[in-house]
Amino acid sequence: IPGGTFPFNAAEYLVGRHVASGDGARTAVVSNTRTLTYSELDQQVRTVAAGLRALGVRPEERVLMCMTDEIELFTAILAGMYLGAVAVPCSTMLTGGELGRLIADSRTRIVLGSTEFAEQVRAGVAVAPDVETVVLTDEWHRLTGQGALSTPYDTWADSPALWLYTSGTTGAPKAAMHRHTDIRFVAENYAQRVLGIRPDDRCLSVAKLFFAYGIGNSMFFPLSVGATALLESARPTPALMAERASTQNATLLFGTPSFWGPLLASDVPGDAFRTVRGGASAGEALPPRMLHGMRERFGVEVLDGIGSTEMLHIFISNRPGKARPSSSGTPVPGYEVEIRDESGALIETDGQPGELYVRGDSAATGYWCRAATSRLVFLGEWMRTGDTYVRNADGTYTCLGRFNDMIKAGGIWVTPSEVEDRLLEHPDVAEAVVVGVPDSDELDKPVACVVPMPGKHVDEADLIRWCREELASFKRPRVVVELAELPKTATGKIRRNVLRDMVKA
Ligand code: 3SK
Repeated sequence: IPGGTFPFNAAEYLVGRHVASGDGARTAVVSNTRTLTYSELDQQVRTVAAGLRALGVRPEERVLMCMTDEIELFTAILAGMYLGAVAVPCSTMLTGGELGRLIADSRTRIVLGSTEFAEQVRAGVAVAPDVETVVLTDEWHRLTGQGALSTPYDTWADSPALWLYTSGTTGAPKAAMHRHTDIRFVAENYAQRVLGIRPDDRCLSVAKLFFAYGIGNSMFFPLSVGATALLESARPTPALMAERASTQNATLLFGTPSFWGPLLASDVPGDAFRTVRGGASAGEALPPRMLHGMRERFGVEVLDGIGSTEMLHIFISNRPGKARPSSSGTPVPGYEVEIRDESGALIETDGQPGELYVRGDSAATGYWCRAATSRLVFLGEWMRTGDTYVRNADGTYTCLGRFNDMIKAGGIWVTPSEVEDRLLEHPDVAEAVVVGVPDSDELDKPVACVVPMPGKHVDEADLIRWCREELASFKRPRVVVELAELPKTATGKIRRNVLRDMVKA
């Protein structure tokens, strides 16, 4: 076997293994419309795998999905892996043009879409010449009429399984490539050894399956122990998630600060999460106000952690019973972290900030067709996170922000230049810079600083609408500030830190 790797198929590990060991009757997944046992899920995975193969999908070939969190997406991801193909679940929040760039970049020939996103999918496919087949959920019979495969493709642990697009630390969306073994690694180290996930758990996640955070929470973690995934296809409002948690007896709740904040501001009753025995948070640092609020109001201890799409999931986390405010916690078993200065030298002194580096066996093998960026981010076994961190005297780590100018809004990366380019297309805009500015909960939001054309003024609502027409909603500036001029260095570079401070004040 090449490279000393060993046979391993993540779909078999997550599903077939439980059927083989006699647990086929356990509930695997509950969506808004259906419930499947492990045996039923296994049958559907093998059926869709046969359908994909009949459409000509070959091992190691990409199958891109723009789909809502429902049984079809859940099954299609697993079926792709079962077949030895590479599942590429993509954001359903993208415009057709944005999606098209991902489809073209991935060179996928097969696109699967939820019918409700048919317009985006069609617009995306129109600019992606490699696409041969599109299957929408209202024609799912095309994938289910070809019998069922009886054995998984004999993938190795190192075989590619999953690509996740991220704007990450360096700008344009790029696919982080993950192996079959990465999936087991995050499930066994974070979910099992840190969260203590058990077969009787029922996992509910605010993050959707197309996010690394979401696919771990809603698929890899519960299925790794024979537990139950609760899928929610709609936008995860506080009222909806509270209702889902209480009617479905959720026991583990995965959220982000942009969910906990509105939840705490809502009138959701204090007993709504009575069945929840633990919460996890990622995406952005958890403000202490939210940690305390969740414990006091809902009785849920939320464990803050930091992860990344490149590492597939959380690699520093707080521990049950010991959640510490203003801290991401300590490294998850299987990971090592270091704080380094700008030259890459190790900083050993507690309290001295630097860039966080991490190593662990769930690291992506690189970014698809982005050799230069991969070389900057993946340095041998180490990965540069792009986050500024300090180690505290008690051995925990605290996030101080980003090492560069990327903005993480609501847990999703926003590339300022993408929004700036759109603003600059507006006839009234002379100059535009977008910076992340903390709101009252200390969560970064994109703020546009605009110098208008001579004789013009900024119309905030108009500019936000202008951005919204061409960009996903999460990228839109939340505030537009009019300035007479932008602070610049002698060589004409924008002084973003100065701008950030000006806008904050
Ligand atoms: O943003 C995070 O902290 C995160 C956590 C888990 C998986 C993926 C990501 C980006």
